[in-house]
Amino acid sequence: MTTPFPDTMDFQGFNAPSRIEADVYDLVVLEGAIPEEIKGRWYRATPDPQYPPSYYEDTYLSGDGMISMLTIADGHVDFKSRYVMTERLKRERAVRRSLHGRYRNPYTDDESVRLLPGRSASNTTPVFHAGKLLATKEDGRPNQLDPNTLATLGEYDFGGKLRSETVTAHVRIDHDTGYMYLFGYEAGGLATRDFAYMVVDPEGNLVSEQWFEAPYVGMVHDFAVTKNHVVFPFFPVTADLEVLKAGGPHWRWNFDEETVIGIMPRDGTVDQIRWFRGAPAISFHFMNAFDEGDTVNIDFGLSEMVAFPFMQRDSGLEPKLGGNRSGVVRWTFDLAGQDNTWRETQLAPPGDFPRVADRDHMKPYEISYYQGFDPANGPPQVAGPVGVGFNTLHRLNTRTGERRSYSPGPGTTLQEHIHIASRTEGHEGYLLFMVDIHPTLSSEAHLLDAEHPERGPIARIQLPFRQRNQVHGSWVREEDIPA
Ligand code: V55
Ligand code: FE
Repeated sequence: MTTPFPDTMDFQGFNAPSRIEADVYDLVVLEGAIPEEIKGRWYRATPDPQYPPSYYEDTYLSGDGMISMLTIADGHVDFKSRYVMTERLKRERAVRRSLHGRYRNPYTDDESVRLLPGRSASNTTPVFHAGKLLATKEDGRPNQLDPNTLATLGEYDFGGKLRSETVTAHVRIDHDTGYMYLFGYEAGGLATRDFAYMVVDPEGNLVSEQWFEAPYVGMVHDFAVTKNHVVFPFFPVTADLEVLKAGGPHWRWNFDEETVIGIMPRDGTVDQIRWFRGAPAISFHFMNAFDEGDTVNIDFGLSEMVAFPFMQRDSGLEPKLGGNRSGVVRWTFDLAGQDNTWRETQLAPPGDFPRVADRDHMKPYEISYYQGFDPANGPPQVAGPVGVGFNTLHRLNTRTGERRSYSPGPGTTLQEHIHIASRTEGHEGYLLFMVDIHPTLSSEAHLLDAEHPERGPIARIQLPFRQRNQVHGSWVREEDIPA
């Protein structure tokens, strides 16, 4: 027997745990048709707690990793979902209750498991590189999955080469060269300033791992890479070991710190990092980054305050459902100049889940896709870890500022979209995402022509049960998957 989940935003309504491992052959296509050229797998990572948390105020972000896979071929879609069988989940299933306490604080765990390795829920991004599928979360090492069966193969350390105890959920892959760039923060242990920067070659070999000391123990959720540089962003949400030992939160907004950005040549050494400083702010995801002459440019959704209500509460602030959003901006760093700060340009209204086509990554580009909340498209609805979900998807031309937008209408929210490249020259590809239908607590996937989201779905796919909000997803072409 297990007990009910907490009566909080993170565990009720659209956010109620699902815990369903399923195989569904041939989903119903409600409307339209899926183009024949789309052949591949849409992997999605969703936190989905197996047991009610021992800490009642726990966050959505702590949930056990559930990976789903939608296989698309010949106009058909098959569905599979499986838990990532982490050490954490195996330990809890063995005693049939939650053993792990507060978000990223092992000192709050049951004594039987306190400070054991394998605490990560591997619930954030399915990363596919060099034929391997990894379930990642920034607080630990990835778990490797079979890309066909989704069976968990165990923790992945690049054949014993990895030293960092953590690996980001936001790796960056150079799609022209096949190299993967990644990092780990708190690399030497809980609340340490050890920061690791790693490079993996196209065959999947870890070819470089360099450590440096971070300016402070900040939450580095994502980073940015250009053809020539790597950008490490530190935003003032910080951790403190003494607070953790006393059972406190991992993250609190730190009113004494500012934003610190480190930039180094991507094939260089960490002693070449140049540091830039500016006003406190935060971002979770970078849209794209590129070099132009002696400048490095990073585009992203900037906020003046962390969006997660639980982190606001832990920081002594009044939680705001839906976060605090300021705008999509470009920061330009002049590497030829002497200034230790950046120039900010406004690009578009606020939002998150920024994405560009793989072919545009790390280079000067025009087209991006991101999401925002537009009250004209319906009242706020709670879905996902931030509270109020997004209801509008934008195709943004970053050069002209033109936006083409799609909303499924009142009573719905959108989950993160993926971009699927077309196999036809000159075709902009497709956008695919789950739509949360609040009145019926059900789900559909909508497929759009990326060039014209405003025209609405070219196909609507019915999911046979509610799909909890994906944190991140990825698209893998069928020919890249090992048999
Ligand atoms: C995020 C998600 C996480 C996490 C930290 O989307 C940040 C941001 C699903 O877990 O642990
Ligand atoms: Fe993320």
